Amino acid sequence: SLTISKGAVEFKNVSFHYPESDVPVLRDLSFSVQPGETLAILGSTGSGKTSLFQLVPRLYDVTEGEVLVDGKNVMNYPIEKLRKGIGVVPQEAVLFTGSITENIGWGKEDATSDEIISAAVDAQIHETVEKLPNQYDTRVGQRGVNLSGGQKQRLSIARALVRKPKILMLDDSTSALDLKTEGKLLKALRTYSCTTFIITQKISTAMEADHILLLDDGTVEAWGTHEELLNTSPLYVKIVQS
Ligand code: TTP
Ligand code: MG
Repeated sequence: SLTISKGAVEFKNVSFHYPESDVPVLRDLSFSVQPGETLAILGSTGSGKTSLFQLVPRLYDVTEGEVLVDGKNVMNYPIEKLRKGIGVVPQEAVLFTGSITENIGWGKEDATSDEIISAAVDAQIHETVEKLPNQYDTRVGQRGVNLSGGQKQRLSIARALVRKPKILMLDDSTSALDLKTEGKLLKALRTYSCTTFIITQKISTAMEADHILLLDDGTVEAWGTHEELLNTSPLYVKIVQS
């Protein structure tokens, strides 16, 4: 039956408001990303970045327009098959009370220990885990060891990677990482060849992407590469200079 095979994503005239309100949060968004490409999403707080993310794995459904994955409307996929192919790393990393292994393998209970470690290496958290009192058996969450914001983010990224998603969505998930660690992470992500959406505040991250989408108050303010946006978007230039 229908599963994500390549990871192409297209938004066609997408508008969205939350069920409890009639204020539009996204208005008439159209863009497309080819399999394996990286899209960086920029925009000020409240511009709609997280809302846009939620429409791909159908945490919410569009109000108008269509979201297509591999050319097919997301509404036509069995929801569990759709979500299986998409790794979403939320803005606030969520850890469960349990071991590091359980936290990385959550949602993929058949993951082998090699797969867990390999995801941790790529997410740049393996070295930290090795230094914990019981390494991968160390308990985190309530009454477990305390982890920093950046360490939680990387565990949360490892959890997405272990599922080998066709589409990976990072919601500001590298905000607490230093530039060197982030650079290594982005390099490791390329080996997954998945389509990657990355919400970021950092121009250095956006510059690496195949496309940049600049959201402003729920609409596409600009779309293109770093070079193109420098020439076409006064708002982008302002962000670069700030
Ligand atoms: P977001 O999509 O959360 O905006 P953002 O992700 O760009 O902001 P930030 O950089 O701070 O993470 O919000 C857009 C609008 O949607 C905003 O008015 C808040 C509203 N909103 C809801 O009403 N319910 C929700 O669950 C979310 C996530 C947002
Ligand atoms: Mg957000």
